[in-house]
Amino acid sequence: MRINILTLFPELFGPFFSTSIVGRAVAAGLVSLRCMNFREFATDAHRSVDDRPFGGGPGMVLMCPPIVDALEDLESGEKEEPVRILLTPQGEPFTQEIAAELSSEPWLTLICGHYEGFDDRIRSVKKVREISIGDFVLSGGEPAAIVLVDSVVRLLPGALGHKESALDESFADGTLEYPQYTRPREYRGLEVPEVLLSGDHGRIAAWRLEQSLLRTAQRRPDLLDRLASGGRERKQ
Ligand code: 9D3
Repeated sequence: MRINILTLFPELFGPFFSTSIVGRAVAAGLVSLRCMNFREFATDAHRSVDDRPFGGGPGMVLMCPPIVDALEDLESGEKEEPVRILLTPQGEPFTQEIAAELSSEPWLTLICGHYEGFDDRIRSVKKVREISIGDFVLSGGEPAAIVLVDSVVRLLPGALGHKESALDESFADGTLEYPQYTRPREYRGLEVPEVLLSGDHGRIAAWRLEQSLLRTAQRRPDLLDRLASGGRERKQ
């Protein structure tokens, strides 16, 4: 898989691309991650990428030409188009289901804004899928791009070790994880639940399932609703 990222701050991505599961996937050749600074495609002497909004108002708006030119430079001479993703607060809320969908694409291009919005015509000139990572305000699209890349890359075949992928199956089933414990057996007067020390794998599995459902009911009842409706969001 190939992922290109258009950003004004490519330096934000370096350590993330070379660390942990994403770094290992890059090293193993499962994914190629490349940043491109669309300021390189600015056309004026000041290398502007944004300007004041027509009609007035606060803030600045990212201009179309540098972004569109960067996309066309990236895509020139290629047979297929990438799935282009515009990271914006107005986008479709990101989910594990979308991550899974994107993980089977050969090529993604992520477009990050910063502080400001995009000239709306970017949406008419280029086919883009607009994605938000949640209802909170970021300073720019870069942290959202990192979140998206992380969740997609770990789904690529071979990105996780055997142990991790086995763990993942129980985690992606729509319930929260059960409580876990490790050494020491007693910490500041707190004991590990007796059942986990019993060696009785049947009892342990039953306890974990119960804890998982209990926790989900207490903290995320919305997830149980989704389970009850067949693991998918009910359509109105
Ligand atoms: C004045 C209205 N603001 C929209 C809520 C303007 C605005 C704030 C922050 C425009 C862009 C941004 C920067 N945010 C992102 O680029 C962004 C984002 C986010 O803020 N929250 C969740 N997901 C995303 S994806 C990109």
